[in-house]
Amino acid sequence: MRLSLACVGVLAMSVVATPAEPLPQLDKLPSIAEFPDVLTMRDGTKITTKKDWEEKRRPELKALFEHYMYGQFPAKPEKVTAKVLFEDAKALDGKGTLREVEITFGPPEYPKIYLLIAVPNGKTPAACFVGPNFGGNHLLTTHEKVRIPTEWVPDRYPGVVKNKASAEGRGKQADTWPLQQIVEKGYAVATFYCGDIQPDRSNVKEGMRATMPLPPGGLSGSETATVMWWAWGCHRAVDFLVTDKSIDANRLAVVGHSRLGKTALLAGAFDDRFAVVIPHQSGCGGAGPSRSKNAKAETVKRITTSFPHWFCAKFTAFGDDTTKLPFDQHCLAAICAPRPVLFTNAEEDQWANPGGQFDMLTAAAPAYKLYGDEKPVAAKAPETGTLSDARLGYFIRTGKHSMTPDDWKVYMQFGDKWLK
Ligand code: GTR
Repeated sequence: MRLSLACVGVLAMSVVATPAEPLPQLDKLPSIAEFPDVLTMRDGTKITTKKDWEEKRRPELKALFEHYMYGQFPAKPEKVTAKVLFEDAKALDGKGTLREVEITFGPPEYPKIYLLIAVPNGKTPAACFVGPNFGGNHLLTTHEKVRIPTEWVPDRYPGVVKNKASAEGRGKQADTWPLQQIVEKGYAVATFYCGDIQPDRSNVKEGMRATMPLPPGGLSGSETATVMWWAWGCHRAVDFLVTDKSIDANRLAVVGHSRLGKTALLAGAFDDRFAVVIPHQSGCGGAGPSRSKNAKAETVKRITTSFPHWFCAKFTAFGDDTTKLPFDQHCLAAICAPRPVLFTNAEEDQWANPGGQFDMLTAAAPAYKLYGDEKPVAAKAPETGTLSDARLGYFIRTGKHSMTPDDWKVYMQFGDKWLK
């Protein structure tokens, strides 16, 4: 076992986009029945150039998403350090090297991220899929050195008793992040337990949320919410990965399923170190429209009632009138332009609104066209089981809400086009 302590970077504080004028309260926002035009500024100015997109509209959209939906994009920590906890060069049937790295940032009481990394032997530096997982790294492999989370874990995951993970869970969800299948295809993969950064419950002062001082003027309603913290955690994983010689820093894809798919899309939109963005079955609050026309899909009202902590407090009020939103989720995809984005879905998972997600890609396309891609999205959603690998890619399979080895084949097929 090799133990090393490396400083992976001293980072400047990020500049948080502050709009020139305070953004209006919901009742002062105009009602917009259809998806707001991605290239029209709030003041009505039409964007026609890449320069104006990057300097005006994209920052405006980011500020709007922070203010009304996900909460403030937190500053980068000044310093991020990493310690290799174990390394096994003969893991995954000898096909890969498996490591776990403890990533530390901020004062000692801050949470840490435990990043599990699998790299294909003899094929480095490799492109890498990066993202959070639901219940702990130990669920993804039987390897005995992999750490068991000590944070709160939902009881529904294997081996969890009274919200404590245990060795009983080892390898029980290996299909969701199939490490060996991924390294055999020549890709690396890096994942961490989302609860390392922010446990998925609302009422306890813990995780990164507990580190935030109460603002002097009281709560604004735009405090950093859980999905934003998870996305921020993905960025901290990248802080380390870009220093790792076995990973190609220019070929990182962010991936996540469901609530963590919402996270993947947000993480990709707010950090262009991700070359490719893959939110899987992310639905409402992710790749699915808030102005949904699918009666079977989750609504803003429903999601903000069931999971208020995923979003900032201001978002809840839009549940009663989504036409007041100054954006829809196509704008989040558009922020990623010109980087490839893939929305993946399942037919029986109407809750995640597969059809609405394709509409979001179509509505995001004008931003991609500014970069010279004349056909960034397919004219219509592809047949079930067929990948559309356009820059705004789309895939739908048969079956249910889940993340499976077959889904990973599709992510890698998309990667073969855009990460080579
Ligand atoms: C559901 C929620 C969805 C989705 C899903 C998940 O209960 O309504 O938005 O995020 O959970 O994360 O599995």
